Amino acid sequence: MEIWPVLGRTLTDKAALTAIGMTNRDSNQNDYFNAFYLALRLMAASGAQIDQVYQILVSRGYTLPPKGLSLVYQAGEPSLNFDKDAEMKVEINNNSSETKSSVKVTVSLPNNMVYQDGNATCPTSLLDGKLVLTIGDLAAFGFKTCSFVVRLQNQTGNRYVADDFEQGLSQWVAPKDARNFGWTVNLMQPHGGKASAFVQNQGEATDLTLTLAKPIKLQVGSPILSFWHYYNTEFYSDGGVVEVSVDGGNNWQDLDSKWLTNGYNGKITSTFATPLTNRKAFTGSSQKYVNSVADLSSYIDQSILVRFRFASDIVTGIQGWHVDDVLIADQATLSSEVCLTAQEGDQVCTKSNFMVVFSTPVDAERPALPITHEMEKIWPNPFKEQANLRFRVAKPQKVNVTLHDLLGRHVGEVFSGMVQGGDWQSLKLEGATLPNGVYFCRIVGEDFSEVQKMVLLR
Ligand SMILES: [Ca+2]
Ligand SMILES: [Ca+2]
Repeated sequence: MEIWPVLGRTLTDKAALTAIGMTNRDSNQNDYFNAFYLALRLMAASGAQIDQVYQILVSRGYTLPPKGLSLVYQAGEPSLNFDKDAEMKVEINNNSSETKSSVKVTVSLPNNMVYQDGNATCPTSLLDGKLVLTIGDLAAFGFKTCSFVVRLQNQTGNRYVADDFEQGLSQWVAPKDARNFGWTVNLMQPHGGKASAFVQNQGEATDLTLTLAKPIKLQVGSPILSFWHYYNTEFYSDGGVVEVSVDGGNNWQDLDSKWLTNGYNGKITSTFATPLTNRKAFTGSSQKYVNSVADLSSYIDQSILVRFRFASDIVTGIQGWHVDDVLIADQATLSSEVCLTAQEGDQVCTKSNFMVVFSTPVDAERPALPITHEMEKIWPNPFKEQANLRFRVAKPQKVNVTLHDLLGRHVGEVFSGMVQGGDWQSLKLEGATLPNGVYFCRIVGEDFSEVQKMVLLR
């Protein structure tokens, strides 16, 4: 039997079914089920005969989610911290052509997830220590969501390292190489507070590490490494890895097999060899700060060092790698079950596990490090016709950017004018009319000045 005649025959249906076909091969059943239910809703809305759709898909070997009621239970945020509130979300789908009435969801919360009254998006009540969410009636192929807030109460456990970098790199060793490249404190793009650890993606070969200054001895428990990071590097060529040493820094093991969330996203395969060639790494752009978590339980009873290592090939630099809110501590897994019922006799339950870690303390009283401006390395460098420069200043002020030759002679003005505080300024350095050679780009503000060397090579 051909499937298209029983569907709505719209492009939406076809797109949805294609998505189902793809998601069906995916290991994430939740994603697949959600895509399927969404497709059903679209198809039902355009007049498809859903029972026949089920028959056909089953005959074609698809694993189909159940008809009737289904639910998804998850946290609103990807990372959960003790001593903080967390939003929990329940989504209920009616995957049938009948209305379901008086739908209710009962949530069993563990002791250290305490319901906080007043924030739920549906009527709630507490009954025998369980939270009851009143969903009401659900139309055929309808869905509703309800979110509520819990406080994640502290538990006992070890906290070995908690660094938000607001005090600089005092807990770390960050050697500079011969060209003075290395990890620094950066005050322009933190995850929290005012500072993060940062290594710039140079347009030349580098291998730069940020290593815990002192080994830590992991006790029996469930230790994890958690950190927030933002990377923007030359994809496949430049990137970062995280490594562990159990012998004081002589040998290093990659954490590759230990990631629990947001592990490496690519492999370094530059035309030019780098110290990370053929290794998985964080490379390209993360687009935003993401939380990566690695399981350290295989290192219990050992003294470990942890390092962030960034390497680049000989050409093309981009922004670099920001790391913030590094935490090495025991995590806890909290289990919570939800069951939903309807007057028609439906009953569906699902249990979700939530990983919770200590949060990194942020002390607002600590003074910020002094900062006037930040300037990225010019790239590409050497350049052919045009190079890029990005900078920003803390306070609004007049800024002049000029080009000079090897003898210091003024050869061009790139920019002159008022600049707002905080925002990145992007400039193009034009080399089309200049002879090959070494140039200096000079940027002068009211409270700072900086010079960068650049090479024009056609
Ligand atoms: Ca910070
Ligand atoms: Ca590169």
